[in-house]
Amino acid sequence: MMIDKALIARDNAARAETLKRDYDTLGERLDRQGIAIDAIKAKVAAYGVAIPSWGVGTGGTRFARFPGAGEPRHIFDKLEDCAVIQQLTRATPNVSLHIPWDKADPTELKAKAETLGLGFDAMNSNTFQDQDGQGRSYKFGSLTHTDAGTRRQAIEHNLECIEIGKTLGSKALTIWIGDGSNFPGQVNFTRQFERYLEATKEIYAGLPDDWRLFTEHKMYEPAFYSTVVQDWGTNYMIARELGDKAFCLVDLGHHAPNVNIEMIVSRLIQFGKLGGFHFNDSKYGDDDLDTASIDPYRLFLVFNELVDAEIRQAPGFDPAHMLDQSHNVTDPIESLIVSAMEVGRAYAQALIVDRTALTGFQEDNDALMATTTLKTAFRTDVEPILAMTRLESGGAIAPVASYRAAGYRQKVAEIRPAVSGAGGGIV
Ligand SMILES: [Mn+2]
Repeated sequence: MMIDKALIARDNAARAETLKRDYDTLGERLDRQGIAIDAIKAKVAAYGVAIPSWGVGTGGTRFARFPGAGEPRHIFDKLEDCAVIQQLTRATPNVSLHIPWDKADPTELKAKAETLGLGFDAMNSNTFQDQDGQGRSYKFGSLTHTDAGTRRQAIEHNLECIEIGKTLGSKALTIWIGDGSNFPGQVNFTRQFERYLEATKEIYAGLPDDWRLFTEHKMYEPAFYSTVVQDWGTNYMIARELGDKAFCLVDLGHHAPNVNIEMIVSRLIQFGKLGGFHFNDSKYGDDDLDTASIDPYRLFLVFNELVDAEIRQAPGFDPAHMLDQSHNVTDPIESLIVSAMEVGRAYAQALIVDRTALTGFQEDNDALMATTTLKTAFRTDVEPILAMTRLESGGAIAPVASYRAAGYRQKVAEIRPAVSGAGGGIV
């Protein structure tokens, strides 16, 4: 059910000549700035962002979910959709699974992924909702629950995620919990956080040596008065308490409005605790909108910090990159294609920042020229670099156009029955 290679080749052939001219023109321009376009292209080609398995299904809000046609029925369908995104963009080689939503025989999962040319990124546990047949409820918390048996159940679930991940070849576990409180006085903040650390230490102890543990902070929701892991400060404390394999995961939508996320990223890098990202965008809260759909400059500024760390080879710097979005009104495959390209664009733009000039302006306290240096890179249309990377690696010059021309969604809609009903997808 993948996209016909001949169709991609035909689409590319119609666009290749224009692309070549645009690429050469951009190459000349960058050359005048002392930047070799091929070197940038090589870095972009080596870059990848993981797709969350839940991202290929249509999301929803607290009010409703409007299913789309041909939605994946199970994890094997989801993997096929992920493979389409990878085939067209060549920028999404790995999938991040969510347990128990994606629970299946791990050996079968691995075989299917290999057939599709996909690998597995971080495993994601779920103790923010109750599953059928589950012994104890997470209504009042999971890893921080006042009841030891409930905490035990949540710990065991995370350990199971590690076990599944070992078979799949994953190297990380991401924990996000919804634990918190809805009323002042409902919980004792200190005791609750003590229970969190105690439980998480047990999970950490179950990590293989070559694995990493990512804890994800989020300011609020589903708890609306207090959240246990509410911000990067608490997250940093957790990573410090747990040990060298513990890192902080930054979901762009999990902060208060107007928080300087790029500065948080810089701080976590400086102290060796940046684990990775969940990329998305937001206007008001944890909106899970498509990456760079609202504020592409912010994404660029985050990547500016990442490239700065990459160039100075910051110790232990190896963040995992993943998309985490909820697609309510678009075809999820199209949204993920565009978002993967947006992340690559921000990376390419950050790579062409004149860092020697920037450092000079910073040393001279020339605020205007320093910020102009960043803007110059951000304003550069690097699309020819991204498109050439895709063309040379067997992807599509215009992925969404090729995807639509292939009629993939209509084809899968014929074999995947329409689904109804609810189902989450906002993590
Ligand atoms: Mn997330």
